[in-house]
Amino acid sequence: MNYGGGWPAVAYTLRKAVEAGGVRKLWRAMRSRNTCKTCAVGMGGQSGGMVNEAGHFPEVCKKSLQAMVADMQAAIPDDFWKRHPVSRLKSLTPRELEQCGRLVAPVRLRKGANNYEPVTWQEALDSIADTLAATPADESFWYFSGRSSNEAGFLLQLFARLYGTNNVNNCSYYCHQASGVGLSSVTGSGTATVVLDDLEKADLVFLIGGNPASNHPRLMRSLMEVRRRGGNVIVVNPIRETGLERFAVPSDPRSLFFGSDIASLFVQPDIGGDLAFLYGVMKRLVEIEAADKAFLNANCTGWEELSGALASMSWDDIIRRSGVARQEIVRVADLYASSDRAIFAWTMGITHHRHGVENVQAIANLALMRGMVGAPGCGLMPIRGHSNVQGVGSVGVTPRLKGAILKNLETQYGLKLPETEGMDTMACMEAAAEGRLSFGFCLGGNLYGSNPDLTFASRALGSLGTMVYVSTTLNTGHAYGTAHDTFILPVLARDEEPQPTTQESMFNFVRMSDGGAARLVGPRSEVEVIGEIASRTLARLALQTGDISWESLRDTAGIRQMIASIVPGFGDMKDIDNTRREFQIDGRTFHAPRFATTDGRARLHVHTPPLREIVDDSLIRMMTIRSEGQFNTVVYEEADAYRGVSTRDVILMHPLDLLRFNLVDGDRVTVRGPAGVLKRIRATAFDRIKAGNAAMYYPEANILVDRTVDPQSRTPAFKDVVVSISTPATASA
Ligand SMILES: Nc1nc2c(c(=O)[nH]1)N[C@H]1C(S)=C(S)[C@@H](COP(=O)(O)OP(=O)(O)OC[C@H]3O[C@@H](n4cnc5c(=O)[nH]c(N)nc54)[C@H](O)[C@@H]3O)O[C@H]1N2
Ligand SMILES: Nc1nc2c(c(=O)[nH]1)N[C@H]1C(S)=C(S)[C@@H](COP(=O)(O)OP(=O)(O)OC[C@H]3O[C@@H](n4cnc5c(=O)[nH]c(N)nc54)[C@H](O)[C@@H]3O)O[C@H]1N2
Ligand SMILES: [Mo]
Repeated sequence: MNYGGGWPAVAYTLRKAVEAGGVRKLWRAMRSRNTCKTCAVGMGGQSGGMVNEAGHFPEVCKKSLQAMVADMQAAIPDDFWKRHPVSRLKSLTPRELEQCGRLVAPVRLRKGANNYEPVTWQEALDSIADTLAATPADESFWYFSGRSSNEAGFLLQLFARLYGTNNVNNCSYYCHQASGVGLSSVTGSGTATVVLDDLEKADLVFLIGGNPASNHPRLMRSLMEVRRRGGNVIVVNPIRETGLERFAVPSDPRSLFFGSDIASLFVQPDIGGDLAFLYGVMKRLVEIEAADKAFLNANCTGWEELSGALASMSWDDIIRRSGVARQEIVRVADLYASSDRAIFAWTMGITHHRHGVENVQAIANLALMRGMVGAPGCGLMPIRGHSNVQGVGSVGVTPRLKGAILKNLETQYGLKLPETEGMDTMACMEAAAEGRLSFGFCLGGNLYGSNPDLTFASRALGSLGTMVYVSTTLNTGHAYGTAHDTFILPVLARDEEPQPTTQESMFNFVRMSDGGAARLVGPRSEVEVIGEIASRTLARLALQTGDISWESLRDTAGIRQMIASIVPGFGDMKDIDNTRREFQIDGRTFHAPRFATTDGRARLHVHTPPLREIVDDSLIRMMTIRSEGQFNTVVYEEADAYRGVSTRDVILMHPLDLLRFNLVDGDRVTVRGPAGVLKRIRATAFDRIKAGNAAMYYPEANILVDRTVDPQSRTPAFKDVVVSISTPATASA
């Protein structure tokens, strides 16, 4: 069977169960009432594990099993640290690091030492508080990954502000920030305009720049159902991803045995050619008089400018800049013109570009042109990454606090909080490299490994006086992202927390996790660790904390009360501890064309699609992508079964490009990017990619990627890296 999902996924589940100590044990863990740990499609919570927002069960995916099994590992023994100097940790692969086991003791890498050494919680917490008390607040930064709870996220950002800095940011700045900025500039709200139920009603789904077959497998059921209802799925991607053509949904018997069609139409633009392609579809809609002028005039601003721009754009230019033929654009426009309810979904292929925000705005233009935002069954749907990345953003993990949250905090609690802009993630890394920061704190994630320009990232973090990592397992950041003094504090995973926590899905649905028994002795809850550091530091500095009862925030229920009264749309959180009722956040999904902008109208935007040609023949445009067998910087499997590739040290190229570079499949080449070089990379024939484009795996390829960011969202252009390819022969010639 050469399509995605299916029996291989089922077999994998059983193999993982054995690793976890038995099918029953893994099943119980997967069914506990906790939100799924991996992506933000959102599962579990109070309905029990593997149940989605529409009540479908069982919704399993490979990476959620991987994550669970990783958390079910044994502890890293104390003598591990003696046997593993940092130089040895550096030689381990991301998977080997993850498989060292669970972190259970706080460890410290002192200035000049070669090894981390276990320290007591008391020593770790006191030293961190001492350092903070001696550091000017704006010399610190606070990075959050998206796996932590709303409660931990809220508490830590609140502490950072009380401490005195707005250098607060989350992994979204390397992920979906362009979606947030783009959507806010259109509808006044930075998240999806739809709920899962809308997806179940749509008759057309655009899937642009994403590979949910491997990264959001649970969405595949919804896409399969669109097709079963007679609807269409249009995929826009430079790679014809196997699982997006046909997929076997493991929880659906018919699909499991026979497979299901996913894409009705597969459009292959050049990398970054989406903007021109979208303008092509818009132009064609005008030509066939399919634009809904009544909707545009009644509910949008900017139609005159946009229609003017469309009229003056030439087809030649659109075709050249997109890499898509005119007939194909016509077919897409025809399908769209005949749809009654279309949903536009996108992922990193859209946001990881220097014109990421423009991409998102153009998708919104296309949707608005047919009145497909602000009615049931249609709308805009960024497919989020981490399971609670949207939640931590909602509860205040942003550089400058959103106006309403800041005002509520100040008026309800008598606080005076910093009003500086605060720095985004890349700005913090650059400030660290320039010696302008001295203290870093990472609540989860792998800030080093997720960065572009790894050489720079290591140098930046290495310039800090102190770095504190709050983590569950080891990753490359603990080896390469060390400062003069480095701490790793071990924490409990979501399903081991002593108290309930909450998470928010990409559909703006807030779930509650019950937590559960700790699997190991040693790790503490994130909220406890943050609370301890905060109370010690605030006491040392004798800082005023207004009317906040720091005591009540030891309890996640107390934090929820505060979130309920501070964060717009979270009012229903007030009763959640009594009712256990999970809820939809108010004011974000639009089922009528009245938007959250000041005048209630949606805004259209006009852009100039970028040129894609590369003049120099020795260069090719390369995107960095994931395989199914990894979760971000943690690589579980070498092979990429979906793409039929057995190792990760490859550059995937179309056979025509291999010819152009005078290569044969499997040749070892040197790949030079703007930030670094990788040697002995296998040039690999891959006819599913559009000729003229190449792909390599993240995070290994991050050594090549430079720090170019989208000026509007500050998201790195991870998908648009121009590289040169040479062989020893060409290099010496
Ligand atoms: N198994 C697994 N699941 C995951 C993750 C994981 O690492 N592993 N990570 C999670 C996270 S944090 C995130 S953000 C999501 C990421 O999910 P995705 O965005 O789906 O992942 P990527 O592999 O980064 O990129 C996806 C696709 O973008 C396409 N692409 C690249 N450049 C372009 C372009 O210019 N235009 C278009 N149209 N397409 C392009 C690539 O061909 C690829 O198919 O997945 C989440 N889920
Ligand atoms: N070249 C390139 N670079 C990219 C991307 C790309 O497509 N190409 N994608 C970008 C994207 S979309 C993202 S989101 C970032 C990823 O950025 P991050 O979120 O920073 O990185 P992860 O690899 O997801 O972090 C994994 C680590 O989180 C820790 N962890 C796991 N669970 C928990 C928990 O419950 N609590 C705590 N405290 N820690 C936990 C573990 O120690 C694990 O090693 O990378 C970005 N970088
Ligand atoms: Mo992400």
